[in-house]
Amino acid sequence: MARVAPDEHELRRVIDEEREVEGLGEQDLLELYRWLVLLRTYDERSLVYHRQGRIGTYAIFWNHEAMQAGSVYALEDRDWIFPSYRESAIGLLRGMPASTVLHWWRGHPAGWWNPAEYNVASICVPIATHVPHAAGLAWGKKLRGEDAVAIAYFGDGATSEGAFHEGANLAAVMQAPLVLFCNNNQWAISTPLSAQTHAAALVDKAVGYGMPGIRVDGGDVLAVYEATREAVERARAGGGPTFIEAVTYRTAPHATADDPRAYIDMARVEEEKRNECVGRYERYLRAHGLLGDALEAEIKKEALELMKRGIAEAEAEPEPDPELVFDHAYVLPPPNLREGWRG
Ligand SMILES: Cc1ncc(C[n+]2csc(CCOP(=O)(O)OP(=O)(O)O)c2C)c(N)n1
Ligand SMILES: [Mg+2]
Repeated sequence: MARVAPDEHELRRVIDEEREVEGLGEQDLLELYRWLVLLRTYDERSLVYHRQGRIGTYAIFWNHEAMQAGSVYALEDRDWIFPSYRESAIGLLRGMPASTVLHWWRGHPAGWWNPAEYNVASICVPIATHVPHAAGLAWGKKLRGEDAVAIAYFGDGATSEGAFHEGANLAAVMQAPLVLFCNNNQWAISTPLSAQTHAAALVDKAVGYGMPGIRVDGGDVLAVYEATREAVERARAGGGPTFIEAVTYRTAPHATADDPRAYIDMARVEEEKRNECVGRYERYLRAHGLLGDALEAEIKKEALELMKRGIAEAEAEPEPDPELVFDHAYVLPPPNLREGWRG
């Protein structure tokens, strides 16, 4: 049953405990690093592209990369990913072109991919509405006798939504092969965790649904991998859903339209930045003799090139027809649209 951890010291950790994760070889450790760098580069470049007016409002995921890379690494390609806006670029880890995700942030229809092509559902902006979708897909896989698992990503704020409750409860009752992955970055825009829940820890919610819960250090890519692998193995073996609470701290604004200086504790932000997840893993790899300057530079260059190609491809795409917005909205357009909405 749920592992209830009253404070951060009881988070599952690997890097700080200087443990090794069974089953991860040197190639895996470096591949995980490539994934972290790819996500970090995507995120940092996106912020620049936003400031240059090349993409629209953007939900920054700086220091969330370990949660995304570590958990996806525990999946098989046949497993389904249900991202929120915070995991917008998670498809890159499944071979999706960077231009596709950049199209999405440019509001271009080419940013909506066929989910079955990557087993990655569309990016979900309404909070928690994808949790029941993921539960339904996972249950469907079980009914069909397929051994695929689904993972749904959502934030601390999402745990206050009805859709989260409905999805989690259904998944538990049906013993659907689902991983409920909560990125607890302790903020829902300007609402702190303390105003979100009276529970001592979000992982406590697992008990109420009758499912196991794991609380993990969200900045530790290896601990996230280990925790998710456990959940995925249980789900695949018929053991039903698991709730994972990955604890981190949002060091960036909620999105490019937000100025957190009005509400956040900047001293805490600075402290968290010093232990951000990519640097922490770099130090681990260096200490184990797996990463040196040349390899680090090569991996970072590769990711940067990918982003440069991605934005060039996105900008080369012809503008969509604005009328597309209305194509699937009305059977009979109202008179003002019929007469030409452009005025
Ligand atoms: C149903 C719904 N209500 C409100 C919003 C506005 N909104 C966008 S992001 C957000 C905060 C969500 O916080 P959390 O679930 O912790 O995720 P995080 O952004 O921290 O990753 C809110 C309330 C929304 N997108 N959908
Ligand atoms: Mg949050």
